[in-house]
Amino acid sequence: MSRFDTYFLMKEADLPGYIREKMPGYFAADAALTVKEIGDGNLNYVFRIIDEEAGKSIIVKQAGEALRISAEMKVSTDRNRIESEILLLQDKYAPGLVPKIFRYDTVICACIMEDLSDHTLMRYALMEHRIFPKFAGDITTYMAATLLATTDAVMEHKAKKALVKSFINPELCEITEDLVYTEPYNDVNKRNIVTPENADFVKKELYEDKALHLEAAKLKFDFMNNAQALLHGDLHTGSIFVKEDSTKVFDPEFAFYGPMGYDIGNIIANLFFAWDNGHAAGAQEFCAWVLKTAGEVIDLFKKKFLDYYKDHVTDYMAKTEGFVEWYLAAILTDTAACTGVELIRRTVGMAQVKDVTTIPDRQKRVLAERTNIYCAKDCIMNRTKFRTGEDFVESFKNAAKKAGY
Ligand code: SR1
Ligand code: MG
Repeated sequence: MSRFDTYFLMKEADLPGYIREKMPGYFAADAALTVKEIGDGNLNYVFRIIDEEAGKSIIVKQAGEALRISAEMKVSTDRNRIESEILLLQDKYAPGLVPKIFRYDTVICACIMEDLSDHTLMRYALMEHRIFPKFAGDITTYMAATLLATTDAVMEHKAKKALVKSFINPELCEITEDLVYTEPYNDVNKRNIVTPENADFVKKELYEDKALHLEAAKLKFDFMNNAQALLHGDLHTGSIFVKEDSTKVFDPEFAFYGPMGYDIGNIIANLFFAWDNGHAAGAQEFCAWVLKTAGEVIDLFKKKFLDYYKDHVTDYMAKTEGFVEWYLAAILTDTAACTGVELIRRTVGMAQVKDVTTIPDRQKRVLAERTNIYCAKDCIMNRTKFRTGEDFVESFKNAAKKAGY
């Protein structure tokens, strides 16, 4: 019997004993271990365990029963299994682009993984207006491979259905259904956070726009019913570690089978948040790189998608002439729509992004928020017209102009 045979929420002091039991031999028996809780997300606890003398470290990520962002929100700790299993799978499809999982523990609901402390959380790096020239290439390799490999076009259909079952993630999906696809349009749960200077703007542009509500409703049902590919499910810049020559996608606890455009659109919207921040600071070179990167993400994804499809498609009917063009066009439509819903929910919903909330000049923040909302509405309402990287970049530039930002 070990004290780790029953679930409890670990504290820093528990980690040396835990790691010695679960990863025997990883650290020397006489190593002096230091532990720091470094979790920065809304949900989990992340511990870094270090042997300074040997220059070795490791990460343990544990799911709590209540979320960090709100003690009232309780979500199944099974999310830790989902996260571990998808990372193991994605390491096969996109080697080198996700952290290594050493093992996971379904009792303590924790996974033990590679320490990426030589990388920086991408959101924070972008808030320092740092440029990552390899990012568009890496993230499109990751998305084309992990998404397409898990579709019915490529994967044997019974194997795909087994994955759909294994990655049923109802509680985490419910968070997205509420925070992304419902509350931003009506504040039905009274937890939206609206910048007071934008209260009238939000009322008119979001809460009173009936045509927008109808499109958001359709998109919500697509999110819930289009089991197209195994998604990361929360692919924002806080779920990515970067350094000059490396990109690592982590934190896929929202993974489930949904529309591919949800992941791609999250990347685009979060690049636009980085632009909001850079523009407020007058970081012109950075802003130009951000928009170029957003365009490249779309265009490179399309190219890699078509290449991967040609090499890996297995379904007989999916080889029909014209099918892949139809399939990709639908993904781009979804991508535009999902860019829009992410832009809106991070601007008025309960889970916002520091890129925008930390803009020190109040007026600039107000205009950045309006830019996001104008661009979002274009992306949602005119989603079938978005076909190239340029279409996304132009929409955002036009929105900034319209907002006077
Ligand atoms: C209640 S969790 C709030 C947000 O944090 C996660 O990273 C997801 O984006 C979720 O919507
Ligand atoms: Mg997260």
